[in-house]
Amino acid sequence: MKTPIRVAVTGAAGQISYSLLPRIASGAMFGPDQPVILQLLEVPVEKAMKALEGVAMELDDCAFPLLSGMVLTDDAKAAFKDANWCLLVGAKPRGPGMERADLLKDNGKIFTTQGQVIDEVSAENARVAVVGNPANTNAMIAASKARRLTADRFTAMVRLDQNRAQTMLAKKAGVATTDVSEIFIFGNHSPTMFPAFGHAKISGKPAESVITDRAWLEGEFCEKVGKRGAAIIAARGASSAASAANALVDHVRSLVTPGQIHSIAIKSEGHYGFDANVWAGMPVKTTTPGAYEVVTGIPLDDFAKSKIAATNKELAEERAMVAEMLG
Ligand code: NAX
Repeated sequence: MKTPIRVAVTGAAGQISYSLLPRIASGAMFGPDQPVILQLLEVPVEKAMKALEGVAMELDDCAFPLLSGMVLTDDAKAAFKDANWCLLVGAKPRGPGMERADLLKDNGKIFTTQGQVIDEVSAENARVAVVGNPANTNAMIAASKARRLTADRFTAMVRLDQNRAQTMLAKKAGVATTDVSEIFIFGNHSPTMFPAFGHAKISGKPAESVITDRAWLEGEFCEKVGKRGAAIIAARGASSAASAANALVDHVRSLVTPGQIHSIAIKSEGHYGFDANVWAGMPVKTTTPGAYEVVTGIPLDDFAKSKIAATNKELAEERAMVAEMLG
C-alpha cells in the first residue's frame, strides 16, 4: 500500500463537498491504490462544524478502505498542514443586492489568508485547485500571497464548463459523449467563457463538419454552456453540486495523469491573447503528476478571437477590482 497523501478541502460541510468527499475517499480522484487523509476546513460557526461532524460520520459509515484518517477543523493552519493537495471549495456566496465588486473583495480576503497559510504549512509538492467563485480571480489572489510555492501550483476549475460543452455537442450530433474530444474552455469561469468549438472533434472529425449549423455553435451553444449554472439553479433551486464535485475529480485526476489534455485556469503568460497575470482557462497537457504545459497553436478565427477578448476583458476588470489585495 502507498503512503497516504493529505488532501485539504475547504467548505467541507457545503453541498459540493457532500458529493466530493466520498469520491476522493473511494479512490476516484487519486486512484484505487492511493490512501488519503482528508483535512476538512469549515468556518468557526457551531452549525457549520456540527454539519461537518455529520459528514465525517457518514464517511466513517462508508468504511472506505482508502480513507486513512480525517481532520475536522476551523483552523486553516491545521487544515493545510503538510497537505499535498488543497481543494479550495469554500467561499462566500453572493447575497441579495450584493455587487460583484463586494463579492470579489469578500472572497479576496478568504483567499488572501488561505494563500498565505498554504504557502507556510503545506507539503513541499503542494498543489492547489480553486472552485469557490470567482474561481479564476480567487486563484490569482491566493497565488499572489505565495513566496515558496510557484504560481503554476495554483489552478482554478473550468472543467465543469468543459464537461457541459462536451455533452451538449454530443447531444446535438446524436453521438456518445466519448465521441467528442478536444473541446476546450478559454477564459473565465463565468458566462463570458468561450468553449472553443472550432477545434473540437466528433468521432475524430472536425465538429463543424458534423454540426454544420454555425449559427447554433456561435449562438445557442456558447450561451447555453455559459449560462448552464443559472439553468441548474432555476431547475433545482440550488447551484450545481454533484456535477461540480465530479468536475473537480476530473480536474485533479487529469492533473495527476501524464499525457492528459484538458482545460484548467492558470496564470496567463500571454498565450492566446490573454493579458499576462490573469488566471485564464486554456488547454494544458499534463507532463508529470501535478505539472503541465500549455497546449499552444490552436488556431483561432475572428469569432474565437472576439470571444477571448471579451472574457479577457472581464478577467482584467476583476483583477483591477482586487488590485490592492495582490502581492
Ligand atoms: P455551499 O454554500 O453549500 O458551501 C460552501 C461552504 O463553504 C459552506 O459550508 C461555508 O460554511 C464554507 N466556507 C465559507 N467560507 C469558508 C472559509 N473561509 N473557509 C472554509 N470554509 C468556508 O456552496 P457550494 O455549493 O458547495 O459551492 C462552493 C463554491 O463553489 C461557491 O463559491 C460556488 O459559487 C462555487 N462553484 C464553482 C464552480 C466552478 O465551476 N468553478 C461550479 C459550482 C459552484 O457554483
